[in-house]
Amino acid sequence: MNATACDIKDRLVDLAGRLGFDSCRIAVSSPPAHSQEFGDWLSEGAHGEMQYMARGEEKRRDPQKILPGAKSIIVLALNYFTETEKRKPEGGKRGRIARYAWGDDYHDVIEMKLEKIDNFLHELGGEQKCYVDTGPVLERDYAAAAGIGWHGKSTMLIDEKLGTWFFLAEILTTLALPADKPARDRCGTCERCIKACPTGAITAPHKLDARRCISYLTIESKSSIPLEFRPLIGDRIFGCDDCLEACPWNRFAKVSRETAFAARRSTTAFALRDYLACHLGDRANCEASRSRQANCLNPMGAVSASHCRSCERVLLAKV
Ligand code: B12
Ligand code: SF4
Ligand code: SF4
Repeated sequence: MNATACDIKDRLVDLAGRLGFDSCRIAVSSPPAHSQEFGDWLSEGAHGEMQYMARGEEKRRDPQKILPGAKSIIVLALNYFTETEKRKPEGGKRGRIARYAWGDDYHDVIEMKLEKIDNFLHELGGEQKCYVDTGPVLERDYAAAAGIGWHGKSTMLIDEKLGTWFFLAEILTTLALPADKPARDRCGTCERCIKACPTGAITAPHKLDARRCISYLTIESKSSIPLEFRPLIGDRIFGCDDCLEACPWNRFAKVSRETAFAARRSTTAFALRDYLACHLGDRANCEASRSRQANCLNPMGAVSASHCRSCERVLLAKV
């Protein structure tokens, strides 16, 4: 590897740190290590109604199909851990929302940072494609290859300092940058996440059946929630953190430096009644709606008809 590539990498890591990322490492742009397992997951139908996972199969199996000539994949991690809100909502039952959705939408927060890195690499002659969550990239495979962390049995990617509470993002680039080494698997004999899952969605180590996962049932699925899962879902109305909270590596987690992820009052202190008000047409009295400028339970604040139907479905399953 020539000095220039090393120099670019040093400047890149420095820029990522200044933008607030907790980790920035490099993987080679080659097919992902668990391409076969991904194919099996789709064949078993474990993706349920998430048709976008099947549509993007070819690209997810080969980064050259996304960016021809891509040499490296820059993987970034951003901590979103925030303290638990102790306050209880006034006058009514509360619905639990997964921690990753307590603050501002992470897609927006991270995309702005990726754009700055893209500009920096562009000036050095690189062509890039930037992704956070929604792109056709098996993010955890590249994060593991780059040594951001290891594949936990819960399928979460784990960093020994951040635990499980971090987002991933990738930049595919035509620049050849020195690759980092993978991290050691530190799950050992632990199986706490598998035991903690209320619905048995982690069917074996590293295998998750999305159709059983509360995160999928309360966010992704647009169908009526099967009766068998309703009592197990309990008070969760958006996502689930049980397999994350069970993980012993989270004992080292520290509060994120990213203030955009600080919990909004509406996500921690609103009663179910406030959200339900939207769907009963009582928008004028819906505190959730007023505060978020959105007539939607979706804590990310997206206003769309499909999300409204999805909220209604989750709320009705609780009544
Ligand atoms: C679809 C999806 C979901 C689905 C399916 C989840 C799943 N496990 O597949 C649902 C809706 C259930 C979901 C839930 C959640 N998600 Co999600 N999701 C995704 C998405 C878009 C694709 C995941 C995917 O490719 N699944 C296909 C399967 C085959 O892959 P996988 O489960 O990730 O498995 C990998 C490893 O297990 C490994 N593997 C497979 N077999 C084997 C065998 C061995 C021996 C080993 C070592 C490894 C291994 O290879 C696979 C590919 O890398 C990614 C973003 C992205 N573009 O990658 C975010 C992503 C994975 N989600 C994320 C988050 C935060 C969540 C939730 C915590 C949200 C919540 N609180 O409700 C939960 C966590 C549930 C869980 N235990 O995974 C983060 C995870 C960050 C991290 N630190 O790992 C991601 C990366 C988004 C992001 N950009 O930050 N998610
Ligand atoms: S997010 Fe919840 S339901 Fe999904 S695998 Fe983890 S513990 Fe199970
Ligand atoms: S709970 Fe245990 S087995 Fe599960 S991911 Fe964490 S360390 Fe690994």
